[in-house]
Order: sequence, then structure tokens, then C-alpha cells
Amino acid sequence: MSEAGGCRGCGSPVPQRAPWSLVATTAALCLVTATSVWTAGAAPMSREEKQKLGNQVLEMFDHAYGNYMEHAYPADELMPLTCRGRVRGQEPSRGDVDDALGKFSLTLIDSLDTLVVLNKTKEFEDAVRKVLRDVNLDNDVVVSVFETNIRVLGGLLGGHSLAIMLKEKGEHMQWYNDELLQMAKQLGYKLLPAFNTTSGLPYPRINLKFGIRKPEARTGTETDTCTACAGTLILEFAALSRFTGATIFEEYARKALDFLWEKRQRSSNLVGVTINIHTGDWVRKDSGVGAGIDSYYEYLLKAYVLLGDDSFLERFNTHYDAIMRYISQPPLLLDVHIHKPMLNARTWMDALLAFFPGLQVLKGDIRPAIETHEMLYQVIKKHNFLPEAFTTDFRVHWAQHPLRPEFAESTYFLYKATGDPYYLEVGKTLIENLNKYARVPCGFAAMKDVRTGSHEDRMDSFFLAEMFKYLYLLYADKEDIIFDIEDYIFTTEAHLLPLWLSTTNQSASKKNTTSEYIELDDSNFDWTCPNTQILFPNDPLYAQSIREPLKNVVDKSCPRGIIRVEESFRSGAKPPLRARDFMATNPEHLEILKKMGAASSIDAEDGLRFMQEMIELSSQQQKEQQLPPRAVQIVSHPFFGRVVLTAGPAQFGLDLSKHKETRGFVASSKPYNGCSELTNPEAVMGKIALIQRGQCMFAEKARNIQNAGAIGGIVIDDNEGSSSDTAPLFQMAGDGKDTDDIKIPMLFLFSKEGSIILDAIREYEEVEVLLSDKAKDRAAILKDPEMESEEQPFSENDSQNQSTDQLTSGSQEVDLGDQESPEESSLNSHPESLSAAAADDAASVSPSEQNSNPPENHEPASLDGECTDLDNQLQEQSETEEDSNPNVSWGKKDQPIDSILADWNEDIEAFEMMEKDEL
Ligand code: DMJ
Repeated sequence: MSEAGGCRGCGSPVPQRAPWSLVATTAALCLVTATSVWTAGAAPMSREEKQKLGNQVLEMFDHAYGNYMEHAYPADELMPLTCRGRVRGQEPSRGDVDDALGKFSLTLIDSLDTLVVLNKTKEFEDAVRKVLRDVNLDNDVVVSVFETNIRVLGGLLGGHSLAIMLKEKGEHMQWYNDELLQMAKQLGYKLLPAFNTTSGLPYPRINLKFGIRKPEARTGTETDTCTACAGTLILEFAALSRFTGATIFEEYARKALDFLWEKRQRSSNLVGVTINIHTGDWVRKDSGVGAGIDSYYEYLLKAYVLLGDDSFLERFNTHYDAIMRYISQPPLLLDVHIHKPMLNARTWMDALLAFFPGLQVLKGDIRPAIETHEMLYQVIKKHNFLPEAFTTDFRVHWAQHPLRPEFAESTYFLYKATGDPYYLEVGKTLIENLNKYARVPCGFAAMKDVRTGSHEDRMDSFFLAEMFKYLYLLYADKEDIIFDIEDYIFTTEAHLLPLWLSTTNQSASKKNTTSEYIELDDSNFDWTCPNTQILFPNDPLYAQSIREPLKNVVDKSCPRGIIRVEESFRSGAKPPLRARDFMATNPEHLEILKKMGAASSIDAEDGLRFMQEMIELSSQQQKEQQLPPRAVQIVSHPFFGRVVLTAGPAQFGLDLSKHKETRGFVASSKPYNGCSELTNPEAVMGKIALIQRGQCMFAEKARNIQNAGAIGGIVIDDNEGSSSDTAPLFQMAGDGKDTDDIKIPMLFLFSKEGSIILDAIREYEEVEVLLSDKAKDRAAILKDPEMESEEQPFSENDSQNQSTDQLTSGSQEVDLGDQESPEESSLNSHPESLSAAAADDAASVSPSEQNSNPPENHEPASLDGECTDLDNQLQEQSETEEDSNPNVSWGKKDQPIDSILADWNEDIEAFEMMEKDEL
């Protein structure tokens, strides 16, 4: 333990506290001192404006939480489009994402401490009573150890921390007797069997009732886990130990961290994304600060802050140096290989890394934090949200956005560190975008595709645990919060743990076996907390000056590969062969290829990059043959454009990406399958016809409804329960003949999305929709005078009044004549048509393999002049120049070609896995 804690160079010490507590408190204090420093740059925000935004956040939270409690509780999560609870086993499986759901009212537990931060003490008291009364932790469900720890154990501990704080204040929670803590302890014991491995790294999943490896547990055969999964336990487990005196939890979490530290790649000091829990071998050797690793780093630094143990700081600093040396390429953060850290492992970044600027603030390294945050903000300004993954030239790589809070988190910490009102404006944009694009009558819906604005029937619990907390705190003054937030540390799920735990029940840290007592040298404590007096010496425009050069980084992107070529060009070396230029018929290219990997490390690097580019190029080409998803936006009362359904495109008919959207009321065709001349042309004329999938080709359906006068068509899948949440994007192909005669737009909806429209018809009769390539701005939709008079967007009582609960209750039958109406039958499958569909239109449908990762529907962002010219010069040069030294001595000449090729293969497999992996 260093004397006087780690915050050298920071403000005044807090003498009543022990040194390790002082570290945490001072770090927190350092964060807040900055608020008064800022005097210039973005215009200051008035107190009234801040209060207005704070109130808006409160109203939004009420909308999300209220709808969860009313329509979903006690289920784990709210499904905001269908306005009901998500119960595991009752919905189609979404794979790993569902491992967060343990039938333990996840959203309620994850929301507990948010209620107190938002000053909703009465609701908190009610919520705690509900948790104690209703929540069962003994369900026969296999859950993720990581998610259960950060969301449920963290949620219970955060709730307990604030319950005892309130009780001590003497007004609320007077009845509380550590019941949440007892539940947390029960849950802690349920998670412990996961650690029964030789390495001490936990299994990734556990059965809440049966534990692990018993036949009835249905888990325990996994061999790998992610680094973050094994390395994000110490805060919750140590808090549990220190609150209860049961040291075993902290011991187990420490042991897992010790093991990861031992396994770091010793020359680069980086860790991989996944590790074998039995052998400790790295399974995925790529390394970044986002998905799979993120909170491992976060917990090393925060464990130091909370527990005051210098060994955690030393580890964090060692990793941080490596990150800044290899991964940080400001403003980008790019994954590299742990063994070849100069080699990028990807050309894209994931959204989870958006937490990193916030962590850099805690570390005190503000400059790169400002840079990366600004880059991310530019991406958000372009796409309204941060897509799950985006390329180094800022194109969408994976278009989903599940309302992740990481960017809001970093915005909050940067505001605390700089006091720059710019970050208040950033928060305002986040609030506006959430209301404009994600808010639906029954909560907030995740974005299925940020480019089309379509929704997913999903509102993750972290949205309530984190997003509203950080946004509210961004605008709150000290007096707006009923306790001192600086006395707590945020876990990765933004749960609050009190800093006084550092001095309580420390025996587990004493039992720590592998980390030795070390006296750290002073350099470890440089910038362990941001001291704004030093960071912004007499220069309040400092942050702005860092941001300014990045203002156009997204619009005028210059892909990184080009930059490296530029470097090599300037140094006089021959430019490497790029995958996009490769021609199998060019002997020079073949010669270069042969040599790659067998000579100098630079050429080997070029070889690896070439292979990587080839893989990406071919997957890009595959993607380009697929059409992007489209959107069906319900614009009539009470939706007013808020519900946007993901629709599959058609390879025929009006191309919605080139034409204005089609708007119209919907009408079911008769016959519903649309396979013969319609018997109800008067009902369909001038409308958008609904047709059921099956029994004939899609083009035939399109022609029949077009002949009846329809202005568009929506084909609804007849496979009951199919949904864009779980099925790949669906394209309707033509019939192999000329389809130029089809002039109307045709879109495809899976059964779940289709039934939202059919239910709406039952309830409201008149349902108007927009068919487009991208959801339209609601303001533009509401320009329609008819609508303007009907709705005031986001009025005070907007949230509850217009909930889609009406959709699911009290159905009014619509008379559709004598034929079977879709509204009557929407919940029944059509067994006869299933086989027919398989025989006909199923054959003409091309499911995309890139459902959740649809390609960007445009050319790569154009390069600015400099890049393009340089690129051309280089291309010309590579075509004319002879290889200057064919006998060049390659650095790896003693490495046999087979082993290099094996290395390549390994890398290629890793790239392919990355492509497939969920973040
Ligand atoms: C949260 O559950 C946690 O922040 C976790 O560490 C990773 N990210 C999700 C939300 O995006």
C-alpha cells in the first residue's frame, strides 16, 4: 500500500479516512472540482435549462419503468413493441442474450438504485418490498455468471447500499433489516460452484437451482469464457464479502483476477478476448478495449479505488500502457493481436468501447478521452445512435443499437472532469434522439437498424440501470440528489457501492495468495486522478482545442489503411499489395503473394493484412448482393410514427431507396394469400394491401394486388412466431421472369411484426403506414394536418396514455367478409400453407446470412482529395516499379513457411470468428 494513497498531485486529502478510502474519495473529488473551471468555449447552460433536461430524464424514466411495471413485471424485461413481459422459454430464443434472464425480475432489481438517484424514494421503498416478496433466486434456469453478477448481485448490493443510507437518514426504509443483502448472499453462494475449475476462472454459465455439471444443471461443459466474464467480479464479490464478513467471495474473485494477470501475454502485456478456463490458453488472441475485455480493465482500476490495493493499480497501469501503445490510435481504438500487437486484428470498432473515455477520466488521461469521445459523438451525429460496430472509416458494420449506455457514461465523466458545457449539449442530443427514434407508446425500443430506424421488441435492463442514472446525474446539481454521490463508486452496471467498504472486513485481501506486497514507484500514481488545475493550466479552451481538429473526422474520413500506405510511401518503401488491387492474373501480384509471410516482419505483416482484407472484401462482396432492410412505420393514431417495424425488401417493384416513401392505409386482400385475382378490389384500391405468405410466388401476389389498385403490399409470414429478432433478414426474390411490370413497393414482415399491424387493425380499424428505406422523422410525419391536430408529441402524459396495451386487450372484430380474415387468424398458423410456401415462394426467398449485421447500403465513404490522390499514386507506382530487392532478407526467414501459414490460418479463423461473434 502506498502511503497517502494513489492520488498524488491531486487536491486536498480527506483526513478522517484511511488511505485507501482517501484514494477513492480524492479521485471522486478531483472529478467534481472541474465544474467551476470552465469559463469559455460552448455557452454555459443555465440552471433552468439543466433542470428542464433533468426533468425530461425523469419523465423518460417514468415512461420506461412505468410500462415495465405495468405490462411486464414480474417478467425479466419489457418487450416494448408488443407491450408485454419477456419470459424466457415463452419467446423464441435469442441465444446468449437470453442468458441474462433468470426469471428473477431482472429489470426491477437492476433499477433499484436508479430510483434513489432519481429521487424516487417512495418508489424505491415499494420496489424493495416487491423484490423481497416476489423474487425467487432458485429457478431452474441457466444464466450467465457475468450478467447475473453485474446486474442482479450488483443491483441487490446497490439497493442495499442506498437502503441503509436512507435508513440512517431516519426518514425512509426504517423497516429495512438487510433483507436485500441476505438475498445477495444467497445469490453469491449460488454463483460460487461456477468457480470450481483448476484455474479458478468461473464457468460462463450456471443453473440457479442445480449449479454446474450435474445432469439436471444442463451446463458446465463449456471450456471457454470471455476475459471480461471472468474479470468483472471483484467489485460485487468484494462488496458482498465486506458487507457480510464472508470472505470467500472476495477470495474467489481475486483468484480469477490473479490467474488472468498471470496469463497476460508477457511481451505485449495484453490479454485476449477468450480464454480456456481449464488450461488458461488464449482461445481468441485479439485484444481491444471493447466487447469481451472491457470491464476487466475497468474493474482493475476500480478495485484499486474501492479496495485500495496497489497491486490492482499496478496491473491496470501495465495494461493501460500497452493499450495506449498498441490499441489506441487516437481517436480510434483498434483491436490488435496479443502476440503481434503492431498488427490490427480488425478494421472496425464496437460500441462497447464507448465506456473507455470514462475510464480514462478516472485514470486521469483526459486528452485521449476527449478525442475518442468526440469521434464517437461524430458517429452518433451521423446515425443517431452508436451502431454495434462501425468501420475505421465510420461506415456501419453492425447496425443494431440496444440502447447501450456507455457513451452517456463517458459523457457524464467527461463533464465532471472538464466542466465543459459542451458535454451538456451532447447529453441533450442523446435525450432528443432517444425520444425521437426509440420511444414507443410502451417504453423505449432498441434499434434494430440505425440506418432504417426500425425497432426491436427489446428494452434491456441496463437501459434503466445505467442510461437514466448517467443522464440524470449529468444535469443534477449537488442539491438535486439526496445523498452524496461522491461517497460511492459505480460498478460496470452503474450500481453504487460505498467507498467506506475499503476499511471494512479486509481479511480476504490478506488471504490473497499470489499478489505480493510491493512498494510501487511514484510513476504508478501519475494521473491516477484528474486534477484540472494541471490539465487545463490557465486554458479553459483546452478541451475544445482537442476536439476541434476532429470535428469532421466522420464526414471526411480517410481510411486507416491508406494512412499506413502513406507512411510507407513517405519512407521510400515499396507500397504493399492491397487486397482490393489484387489480380490473380498478374504475375507480379502472385510473386508478392508467395513471398508474403516468408520474409521480413514488415512483409509478413503485409501478408497478414492482405489475408485479412481478402476475407473482409469477400464478405463485403457477399453482403453487397443483399439488399438492406426496409421499414414499415405505423403513422396513424396512437402510434404517430413511433413504431417502426423491420421489413424485408423485395428484389422487384418500386425501389424504396430511390423513391419517396409510400404512405397509405392498410387493407387485407381477399383471398388473403393474394394468389388469384382479388375479390375485394374496392377495399384495396389506393391502399397498401396485406397479403399472407405462401401458395404462390411473391411476384404473383404483387401483380394481383397491383391489378386491384393497391399502391403497395406487405407480405406477412405465415410461420407463426417468426420474428426479425431471431430470423435472418428476408428478401423476396422475383419469379425468374421479367418483373419490370411490378411498379408498386413490396415489403415482407415476419409473423410477429405482421401481427402488430393486424392487432392494430382489430383495435383501431384504420391503420396508416409508411413504407420506406428508413424511418421518417416524426416531425415530418406530423406535418400532415390531420395528425397535427391529434397529437402533441411527447406531452407530459404521453407515456401511459397511449400504451399499446390497448392492442393486446379487448379486440374489436373487423368485418372482413366471408373469407378467413388475417385479423381473426393472425395468431393461428396456416398449416396447409406452410408446406405450400416451402414449395413455392420459400424457394424464391433469399434469406440473408447477415441478419444482425446488414451491410451499409452505399459505397464506402468517399476519401478526401489527399487520400484519393495518394492512393492513385501508390497504385501507379506499384504497377510500374520492379521489386527493388528480390533477395531481401526477411526477418522471419528461420520460421518455416508451414508454421507461418499455420499462423495465418489461425488469424484467419480468428477473423472469421469475429465476424460471426455476437458482441
Ligand atoms: C452493461 O450491462 C454493462 O455496462 C456491461 O459491462 C457491458 N455493457 C452493458 C450495456 O451495454
